[in-house]
Amino acid sequence: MEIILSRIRDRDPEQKEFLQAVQEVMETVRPVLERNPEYRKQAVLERITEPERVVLFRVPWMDDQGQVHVSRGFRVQMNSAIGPYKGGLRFHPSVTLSIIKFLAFEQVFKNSLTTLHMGGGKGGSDFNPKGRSDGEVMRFCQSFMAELHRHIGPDTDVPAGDIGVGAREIGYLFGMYKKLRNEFTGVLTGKSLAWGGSLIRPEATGYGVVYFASEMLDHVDDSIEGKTCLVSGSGNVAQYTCEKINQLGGRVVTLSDSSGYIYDEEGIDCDKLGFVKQLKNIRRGRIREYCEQYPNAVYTEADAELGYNPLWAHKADCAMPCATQNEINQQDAKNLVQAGVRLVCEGANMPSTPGAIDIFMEEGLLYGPSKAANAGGVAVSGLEMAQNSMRLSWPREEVESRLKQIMHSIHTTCIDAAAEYGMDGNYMAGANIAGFVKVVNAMLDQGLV
Ligand code: NDP
Ligand code: 2IT
Repeated sequence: MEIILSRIRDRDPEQKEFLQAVQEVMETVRPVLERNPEYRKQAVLERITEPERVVLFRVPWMDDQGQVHVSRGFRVQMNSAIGPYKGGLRFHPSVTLSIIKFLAFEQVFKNSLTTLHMGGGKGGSDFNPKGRSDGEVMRFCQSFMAELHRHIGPDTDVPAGDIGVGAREIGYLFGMYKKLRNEFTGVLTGKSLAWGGSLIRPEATGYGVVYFASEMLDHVDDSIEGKTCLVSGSGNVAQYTCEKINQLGGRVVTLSDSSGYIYDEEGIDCDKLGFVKQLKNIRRGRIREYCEQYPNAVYTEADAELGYNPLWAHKADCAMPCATQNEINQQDAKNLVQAGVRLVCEGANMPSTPGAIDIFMEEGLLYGPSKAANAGGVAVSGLEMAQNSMRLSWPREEVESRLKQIMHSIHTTCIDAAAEYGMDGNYMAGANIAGFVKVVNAMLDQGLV
C-alpha cells in the first residue's frame, strides 16, 4: 500500500489535498484489502485513485469595464461504476486541480453511501465571484458552460453547486446549456423550483448534517436538544445546519466567513438567521455586519498568524464545521476538546486535518466525517434527478422524509461496516469501507475498463 501511495505522490507531488484525501481512505480500507486478495490482484486502489477523465479548459470572460480575463475551468470525472458522474462545481480563487481531484475522490465514496446510483465527479474554476456584478457572473457562467456542455448530460455527468455556486449561478449555467443543446433536461441539480428544482435541495446538506449528528447522539442515548453548537461558515450549508439545530432545540452561537467570525452567546435564533440569509444570499455582505444589527454579539477578525481559529475555543457541546477544507487543525481540535465539545459533525468537505482527526479519535469524540455527514445534499440532488426523469415534483414532506431516511441508513451502514472490521464506533472507517466496497465490487463486475 505504501508503494501505491508513493507512486501517487511521485506522479502528482503538488496535489497536497488530493493526497491527503487518498491517504485517509487508504489507511482505513487496509483491512478490507487484507481480507480480499482479489482486490489487490485487480489493482483496485490504483484504479480508484486515477480519475476516469479530467477536463481542463480556458474560460475567457469580459468584466463590466470591458477588460478581458482568463479563468481556468475544471471537471474531474472520477468514477462512474455505480452511476453517472455527480458532484458540485466550486467557484473560488483557491481552486486548483488538487482541490477538484480531492473533492471528486471524496464524492465517489459519499455518493456510494447515499444508496442512490450516482458516480463521483467535481468541477469548478478559480474565478472569484466576490464583488462581481450579476452581469459579470452571468458572462462567466456562459463562457464556462460553452465548454462544459460537451462533457455533461443527464445520463453522463450532472453538476450542482458548491462554494460560490448557488441558485443564481445554476440558473445562468442551465440557461446556457439549454441554449447550446436545445434540450430541457435535468443536467444540473439545485435548480429553481419553477424550472425543475426539488423542494428541500437548498436545505438538504445542512439538514442532513444535523440529522446525522442526531443519529450519532441517539446511538448513545442523547439528542441535540439543549446542546450548544459551534458552526463555521455562513453560506448554504452553515445556514441550514443552524436552522435545523434550532428546530431540534439546540443553540448555535457562532457563524463565520473568510474575514472573521461572530459569537452570539444568546444564540442565533430563527429571526437572526433570517437576517443572515438576507445578508449573505441577497446583499452578499460580510458576517461582521451581524454585530451592527445585534450589538450583543462579538465579531473577531480572522488572523492567520495566530495558528488557530478562536471560533473553536468557545465553550460548547458540538461543532459543525461548514466553511472549507482543513479549517480545523490540530490546535483547534485540542481547543475543541478543552472547550467541552464531544461531537464533531462535518458539513464542509474534509474540514479537519489528519492531526485534528487523530485528536478526535484519541479523545473518543463522536466524529462524523464529511463523506457521511454531508451526503444529504447530493442525496437530494439524486432525488431531484429522479423527479426530473419522471417529470413530476414530490411534496416537501416526501423529500424531507426520504432525506431523513437516507441519513439514517448512512449512519447504520457506517456503524455496521466499522463493526464488521472490529472498529466499533469509528464512523470514518465505516464510511470509507462501506463506500469503497460498493464501488469496487461494481468496478470488478464491469471488467477492466
Ligand atoms: P457557500 O459558498 O454558500 O458558503 C461558503 C462559506 O464558507 C462562506 O461563509 C465562505 O466565506 C466560507 N469560506 C469559503 N472558503 C473559505 C476559506 N478559504 N476560509 C474561510 N471561510 C471560507 O458554500 P457552501 O455552504 O455550499 O459550502 C460550504 C462547504 O460545504 C464546502 O466545503 C462545500 O464543499 C461543502 N458542501 C456543500 C454542499 C452543498 O450542497 N452546497 C454539499 C456538501 C458539502 P466567504 O463568503 O468569505 O467566502
Ligand atoms: O460536496 C457535495 O456533495 C456537493 N457540493 C453537492 C453535490 C451535488 O451534486 O449535489
